[in-house]
Amino acid sequence: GAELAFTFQGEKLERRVKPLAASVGSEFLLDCDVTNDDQMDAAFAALEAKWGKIDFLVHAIAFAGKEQLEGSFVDNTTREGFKSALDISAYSFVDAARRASHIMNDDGAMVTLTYLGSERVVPNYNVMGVAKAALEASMRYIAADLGPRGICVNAISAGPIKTLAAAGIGSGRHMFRFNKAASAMQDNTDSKGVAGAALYLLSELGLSCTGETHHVDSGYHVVGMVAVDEAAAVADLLSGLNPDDA
Ligand code: 0WE
Repeated sequence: GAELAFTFQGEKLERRVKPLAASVGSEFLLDCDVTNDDQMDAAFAALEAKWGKIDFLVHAIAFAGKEQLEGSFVDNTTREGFKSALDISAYSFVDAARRASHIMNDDGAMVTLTYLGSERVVPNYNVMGVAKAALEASMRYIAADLGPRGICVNAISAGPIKTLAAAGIGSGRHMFRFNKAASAMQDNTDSKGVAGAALYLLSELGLSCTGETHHVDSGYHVVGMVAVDEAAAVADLLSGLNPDDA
């Protein structure tokens, strides 16, 4: 029943966001590059002009240069790559949360999306893991700042999902196979579960829950060793014994 607005960065992404927005009855789209203060000013001014107040914010953006997302973290992470990944993927939430808080009703809510690479080493995730760690820490500080107004601020740590953000990742197919084999539920993450968690955290259902990094990953994050009946499959996967799976 909520009225929704969506932001996109540039024409190329507008083409993808428009039909998704339309599918939930929204034609309110705003061009907004989070590294551009003027565009952030304009986007939030447009929201205030249209609605006056808002009830929730969803932050679901990240970016690191492609060359930062492969190989050795210590060798490949440049100052510029680090800065832009942290700016786009972590600071953007601080900036959007501040702006949103100024037009948000008390008892509102905010959700951001994160990934396990912030807590554990995931090959090739590299500087994005550092950015997600900063994002999660920022989320906790924002939760404390806005808590007295009844505004809940949380992160959803989703397992890998086949989206545009996961496309073009070198080890992609292995990642999905490995996560399926090694998770508690022995399944990949269904985006419906992520949506359900967001609905909970953004609604009255999520009352009193704030500052939390909530994992929606088929229980991958709680497993210390792969289930015995999956161990052979994982060993095959890792040793490349199954060329068909590559
Ligand atoms: O947060 C992410 C990925 C976000 C992302 C994706 C790209 C692809 C295109 C950030 N920057 C870029 N830059 C590009 O040029 N995920 C949680 C998905 C993801 O990405 C990985 C993963 C997983 C999972 C990269 C390496 C290893 C695992």
